[in-house]
Amino acid sequence: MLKVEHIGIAVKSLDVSIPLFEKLLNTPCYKKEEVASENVLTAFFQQGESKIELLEATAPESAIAKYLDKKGEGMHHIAFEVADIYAEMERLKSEGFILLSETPKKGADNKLICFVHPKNTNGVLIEICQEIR
Ligand code: CMX
Repeated sequence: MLKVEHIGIAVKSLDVSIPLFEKLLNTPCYKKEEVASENVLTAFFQQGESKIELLEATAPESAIAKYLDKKGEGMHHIAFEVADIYAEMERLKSEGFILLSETPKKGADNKLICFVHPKNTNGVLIEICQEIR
């Protein structure tokens, strides 16, 4: 894996959390984007080579809504950039990790993404992602 591409943080309200993170990081949010297939609204901040992604649920069945109900606001996932997401998915599967989709999905910020179930990763939800070129 190449680098930590972003850290995802589940929040109740982007309207509240965007100004908070702008103050905290001393940098403006550069993009807000809805990912309808994931039922989330996202907001991104660049921090050097990595990003912070704030995630707000747009529907009760959203993974973010479930997470907020169960655990409250906080760190939701770590995303690693990979050079070849198909090869990396095969490698992770062969190592016994449980992938949450059979094929990469289209995520926010022009990425192909795939999640790894937190049960096999010490309780941390891992995303791998690759820029769509
Ligand atoms: N980090 C760590 N653990 C998590 C978690 C997270 N983000 N979300 C859920 N869990 C835990 C649950 O608390 C539960 O733990 P226990 O068994 O100890 O109670 C366990 O994982 C399994 O939970 P579950 O009830 O079987 O399943 P959920 O319905 O909560 O779904 C998960 C969990 C990870 C499979 C689901 O959230 C998923 O498919 N996530 C991938 C997609 C996603 O997160 N999309 C939103 C972000 C999209 C984006 O970044 O664009």
